Amino acid sequence: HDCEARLRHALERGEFLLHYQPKADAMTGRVTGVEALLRWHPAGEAMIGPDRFIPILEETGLIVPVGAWVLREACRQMAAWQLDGMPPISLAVNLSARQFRDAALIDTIAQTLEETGVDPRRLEIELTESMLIDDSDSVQAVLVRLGAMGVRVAIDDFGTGQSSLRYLKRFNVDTLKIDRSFVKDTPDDPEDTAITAAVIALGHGLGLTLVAEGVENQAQVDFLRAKGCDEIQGYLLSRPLDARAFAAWMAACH
Ligand code: G
Ligand code: G
Ligand code: MN
Ligand code: NA
Repeated sequence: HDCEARLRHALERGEFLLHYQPKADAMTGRVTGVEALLRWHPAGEAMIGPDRFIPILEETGLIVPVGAWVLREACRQMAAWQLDGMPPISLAVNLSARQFRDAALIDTIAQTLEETGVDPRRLEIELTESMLIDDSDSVQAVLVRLGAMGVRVAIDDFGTGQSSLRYLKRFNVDTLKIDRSFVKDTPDDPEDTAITAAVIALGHGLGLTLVAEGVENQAQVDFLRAKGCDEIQGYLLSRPLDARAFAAWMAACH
């Protein structure tokens, strides 16, 4: 339909942009990294969030070139920030299942890192559980190659997918991001509080880094700290900001 036709030209027209949302060490508040989040700004219209157009990019396969652009743009921006003297932080990029199955993925990542000079150990790829549930050798091969490059792997929205704990044992994952639907009503809701505490304990038992998403208030922070959660992300720290606003926020607060 119309939206699809316009998305086909959005890359060449320069209508995509990235917003950046930081995460911080739960104990010290120090910013540890930033997550790149895709936005579409069609000429003469309001900016559109990913929930409304990423499904179309996935259906059409456009997510592969657009995803490659996201990776390159985010790495280019990181390199520019480093030159400007921003303290070194990590960069998280979200990947779709379609990209993850693309045979060229590893080459695209390796080439982008080389071109931009970003340290592979500062790049974190965010995957969702559904991408790992098919526990095939090809999934394993991609994760092994990412690991060999030094690129980190995070499981996004942990606990909301078709969860199987088996993949945590089989695959080398570095980080679990606890979905904000669980974090939201901690520490008041007993079920969400129990789930969040158990996921932190589970992840730590496996030697993983735990990130709580959607942290909006101090009561949540106090609870997460008490449970030993490593990092927090959410509106309390900052909303996603455009590149310029994020750099200003970093300079002012950190
Ligand atoms: O801000 P927010 O509305 O930015 O993001 C909504 C959803 O879109 C999140 O689940 C996020 O993981 C996903 N998303 C944001 N940017 C990208 C991207 O560049 N690629 C993919 N595949 N998903 C993204
Ligand atoms: O699935 P992913 O985690 O990549 O999605 C990020 C999405 O979560 C973005 O749409 C972002 O705007 C949203 N988000 C980030 N922090 C918060 C928060 O503290 N509260 C709420 N309600 N949404 C958040
Ligand atoms: Mn994410
Ligand atoms: Na998430």
